[in-house]
Amino acid sequence: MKGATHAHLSDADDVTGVLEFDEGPTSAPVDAARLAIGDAYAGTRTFSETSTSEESRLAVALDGVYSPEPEGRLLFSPNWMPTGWDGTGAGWILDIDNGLLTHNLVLGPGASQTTRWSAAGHPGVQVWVGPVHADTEAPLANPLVIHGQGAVGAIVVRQETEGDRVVRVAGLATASRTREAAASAERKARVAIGRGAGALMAEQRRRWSQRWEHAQVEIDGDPRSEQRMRYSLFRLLCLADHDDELALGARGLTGMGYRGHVFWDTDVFVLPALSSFAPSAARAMIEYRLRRLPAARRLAADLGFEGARFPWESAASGFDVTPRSATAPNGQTIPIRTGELELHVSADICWAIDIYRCWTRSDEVLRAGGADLIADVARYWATQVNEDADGTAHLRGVIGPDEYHEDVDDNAYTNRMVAWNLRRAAALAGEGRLDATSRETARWVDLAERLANGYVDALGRHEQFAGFDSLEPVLAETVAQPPFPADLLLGRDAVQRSQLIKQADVVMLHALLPGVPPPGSCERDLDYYLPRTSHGSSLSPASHAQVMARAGRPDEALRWFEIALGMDLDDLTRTGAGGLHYATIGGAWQAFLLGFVGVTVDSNGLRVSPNLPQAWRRIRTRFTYSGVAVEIVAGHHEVVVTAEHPVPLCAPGGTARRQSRLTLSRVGGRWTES
Ligand code: IFM
Repeated sequence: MKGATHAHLSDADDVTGVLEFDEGPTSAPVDAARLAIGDAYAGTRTFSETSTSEESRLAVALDGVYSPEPEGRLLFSPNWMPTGWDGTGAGWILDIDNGLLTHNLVLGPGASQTTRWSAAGHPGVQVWVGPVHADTEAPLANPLVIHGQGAVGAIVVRQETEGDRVVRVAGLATASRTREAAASAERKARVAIGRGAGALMAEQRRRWSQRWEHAQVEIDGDPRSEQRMRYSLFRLLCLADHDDELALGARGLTGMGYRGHVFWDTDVFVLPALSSFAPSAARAMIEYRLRRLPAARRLAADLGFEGARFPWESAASGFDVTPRSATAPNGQTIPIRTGELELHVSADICWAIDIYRCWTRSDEVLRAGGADLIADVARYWATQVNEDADGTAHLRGVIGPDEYHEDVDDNAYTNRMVAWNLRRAAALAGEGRLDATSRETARWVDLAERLANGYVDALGRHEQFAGFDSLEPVLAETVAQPPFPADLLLGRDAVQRSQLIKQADVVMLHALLPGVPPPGSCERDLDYYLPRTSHGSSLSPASHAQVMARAGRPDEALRWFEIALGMDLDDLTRTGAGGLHYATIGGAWQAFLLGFVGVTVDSNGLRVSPNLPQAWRRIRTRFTYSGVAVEIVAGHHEVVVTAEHPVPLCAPGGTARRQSRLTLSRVGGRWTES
């Protein structure tokens, strides 16, 4: 494995750095996304130089450049790469070790190759190198300016002939004003073309080798999962090196799905993953939310609440951009109620800030506005929660993560997240890290105590929402093999009357708040809800893999992990043309690191308690904790944690000590320090 400083765990060294893709008309729309190139600033969907399709015309997206109408969609701009050549594509080779995508082509009588990449170290610069060809002569008009809502994008293309090849570069930039965006794009393109293809490629290899130093995965015994996990990591590493604000939509910059809008996918699935190896990108995602706190305050006030409420779908302004209806395949208009009722995103954002703090062990984010955000969201909950005469508190008329059931009362996930949010805000105030009056904090803690949490003592598990257990008991496997969209197969009304759920819901609270629900409830919730889950949302399989592995069921977890890893590569949900599923990508890394490797970070330090499937002999992983590179090598009986500098580490149930090496052995099913 290139870029690693150690020997590979197994003999089959370096087999997982290259992925090959056959090519054909049916795979082309999916390849556009799964082979897209880009970084956190700009993306270009991948099309063959021989493509003549309509889709290949609009290929470029710039972070934060949304159309001006109220429900703004991410704007896609003209493709700057050559298309329309005479010839046939003969397959793609994605070199994830070096971030290079090579295309085999047959042009006339001869074979040919082109290579494209997003230039690491040059944010917003992309490169294409190919043979001299009649159609390589006409780049776009320079600069191409895209006017978005509050942001302007610009694309400048430069091209040189170097011997028998053509080098084309695109400088892609955004700014608040046209002149600045155009000047920045021009500068990027000029600098890149001035370096020449050879130097750019050498720099690409060097930078990617450094990127892989921050995040690595090796799975001895399962090269397929290793390769696929590395593909997901590659996708996340493409977002590294960001220092402004990052609005990562559900499909990133790789497709038009969900209009490029930002959901909880970003905060709960991607951000924790990036916190563990690219904290500056995670911080940029938080910055996106911090800058939209004024809009969240407006949203709360407009609805008659105090504090701040974040919208379910967010774009440039931070106001709610959730569409109010959609058209079903049969032409029927379907109301979309998530914008009005899916409230948990506000608590999710607070949780994301807290988890980022745990990974970085720094309060900078609180001082930079995070504390105000958490306080204002607590204030919002304190006015949104309904209090009954009997002293109980409730959240009525919501949608939880399971979007098949709308307008429900006391969704266990939402309520537990809200209670966590209220308590965390009060605790931070108690530590002097957040401004709130003692009256406010006393009320927050009191409300958190009184808020229904869905836990049913007699059953030892949660009821997903009030009345869920009385719905028609339908099990997913009696309908189809998961993952499947139950609402499309059975109809919305039938699904709403049943216990079929779309995605991890109660299971999500065990993923985000391990140790908060009563002991034993995680296993019972898994046993109850998994058979009822259709995994109709791509977010679901990875979350199940994580929770199941942590619950000590890694062999079962492996099935869901493999499904998550195949989501984009195998286009399992047939939605791949709309872009990569970033929540699945981030969720897969969390399933690996937090589930199978069993890493937990909290205010005490980093704990590790591996749960490897039988099929895995050993794993090795690298990540960053508290700014320090950490490596874990784990087998079924021994685990060694090595940190470049001392950091707080501990065995399960132990007390963290600052150290740079921790060795654990498994004795009688328990991990203890050796
Ligand atoms: O955020 C998700 C949601 O949980 C399920 N529907 C799709 C959204 C975007 O990925």
